Amino acid sequence: MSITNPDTSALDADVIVVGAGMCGLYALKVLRDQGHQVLVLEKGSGVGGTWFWNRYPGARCDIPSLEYSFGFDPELEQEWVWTEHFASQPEIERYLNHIADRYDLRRDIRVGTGVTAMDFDEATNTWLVETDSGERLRARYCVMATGGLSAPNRPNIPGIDSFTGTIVQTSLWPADGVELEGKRIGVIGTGSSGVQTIPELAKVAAHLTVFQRTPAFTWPSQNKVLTDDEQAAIKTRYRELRREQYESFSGTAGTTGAVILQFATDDHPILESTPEEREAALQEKGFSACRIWTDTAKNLDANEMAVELFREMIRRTIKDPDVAEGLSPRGFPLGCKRPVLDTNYFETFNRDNVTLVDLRRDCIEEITPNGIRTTHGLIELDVIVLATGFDALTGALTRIDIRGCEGRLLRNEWADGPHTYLGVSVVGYPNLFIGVGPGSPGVLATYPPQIELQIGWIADFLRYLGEHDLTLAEAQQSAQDAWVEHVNEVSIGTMFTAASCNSWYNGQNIEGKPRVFLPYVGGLPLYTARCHEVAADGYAGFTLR
Ligand code: N01
Repeated sequence: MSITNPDTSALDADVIVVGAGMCGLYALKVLRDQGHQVLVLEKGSGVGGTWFWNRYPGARCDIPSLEYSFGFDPELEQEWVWTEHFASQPEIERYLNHIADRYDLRRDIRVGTGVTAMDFDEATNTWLVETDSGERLRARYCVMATGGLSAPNRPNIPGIDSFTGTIVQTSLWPADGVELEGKRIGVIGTGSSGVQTIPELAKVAAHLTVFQRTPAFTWPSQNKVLTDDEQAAIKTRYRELRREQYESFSGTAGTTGAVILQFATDDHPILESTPEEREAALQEKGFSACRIWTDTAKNLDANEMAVELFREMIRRTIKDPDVAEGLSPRGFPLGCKRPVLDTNYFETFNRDNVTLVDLRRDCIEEITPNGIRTTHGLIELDVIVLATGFDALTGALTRIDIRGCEGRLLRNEWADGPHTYLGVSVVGYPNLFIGVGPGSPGVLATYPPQIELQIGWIADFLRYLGEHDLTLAEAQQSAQDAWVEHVNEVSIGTMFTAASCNSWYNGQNIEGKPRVFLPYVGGLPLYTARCHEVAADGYAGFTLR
């Protein structure tokens, strides 16, 4: 895109925010309150981001609803009623629409407007943002609220476009639904999305075939309806709960006991346990028996012993031993992939109308007009559901042509992995801020509290720039290099970076993506403290002009 209009007298906004999911809505609210003229551009036809797009049957959050919500307004906290411990997609979408209405946000949001390109104009220190309708908009600052899990991964399977039935991606599920009743349905993928939708699809399908490349580590969510008393008990101590969230490693206060991202902390090594102790753990904890030991987070032998308890639970749950073996994770450690919470996932494979195709023994050769052909033959299908995940953390940014100083292109500069300062800023891209981006805790911490901390920090930064008559902020190379090194350093020795671990956390779900652990695993408190130190030090590590 060439810059045709360097006239800054007519800025379209002080700040353009890209995306109207949780992060974009909060950015609009807080920046507008601060007096900025803000314009939000959103590709979807409504607000909600992840919770707008992922409408597949069974879509549900795996963080307790009372925690997976904003804490910036105590009145909002008190008035909103969550009906379940783990909220469903429609309920979260309603909540985000309520926020858009309650704070009169819609007047500054343009829905149905995708951003295709962004150019930094060095003559005026402004960004020119091009939309999919060809319109060009200019702003001093941009906040990328494009989401970590928002660039769908459509698998490159031969013949995929030849299928004559319905083919649908979980993350692009049509708002008016998909005809599923009595159909022969195939699902490809058994990550969080697949695991959530499989039990729901099985209930309505004539037959459901699950094409599984890697078995999931998944635990029963024990979701339940929230009673008025349970809700009131939390609402009376909401300030304390929020403080616990901000101060916890992953932004969770553990109101359900389901703190799924952490291992046990009591001194309880599985390597020193007896068979009787392990059996007692299975009897008492079921699938969670593998998560109570202290040595599994860093020791691969201990981890494998714990995984064996998980496999044993699968054997005890699944009637057919072959299917049980097919569903059993092997060859990669517990804790390397994002854990999943489910509702009757394993039990679903005991149904007569469900078949597992274990792609470790049987490969997908092609998709034909009538179904999916594997090495063992053609499986005829009416509907194919792609639960194949995302080009995580970087995809939403690299799919936009973002050009910084001297025409540099972000996609090219991140070809060997993302380089950021604090996950929010990139050398050569002044005045561009990333919400919950790579190099920040991002997907490892509960989004709403993390967004409040991070977008709040960005808003403070913009206020500081205004108060000091500054119009440019750019990360410095040395600060960025040190941060990237720190992000890498803290990931070493965790299961996330085990050699046998391929996941979207390290880009290995996408062909050609470099193997780099993308989020910051130092925890939310350490991250926040570092951001505050930088601010207190006059935004150390940034060049300000
Ligand atoms: O995506 P995934 P997801 N042929 O990448 C398989 C969040 N989330 O949408 O593991 C065959 O985890 C792939 O196999 P493999 C949450 O953070 C949260 O399910 O690469 N299979 C894998 O099984 C989550 O972690 C919620 O070998 C192919 C699956 O597709 C993240 O989003 C709900 C394939 C993709 O799993 C992503 O979850 C939903 C191919 N060509 C999502 N390509 C909750 O809050 C990919 N696969 C609960």
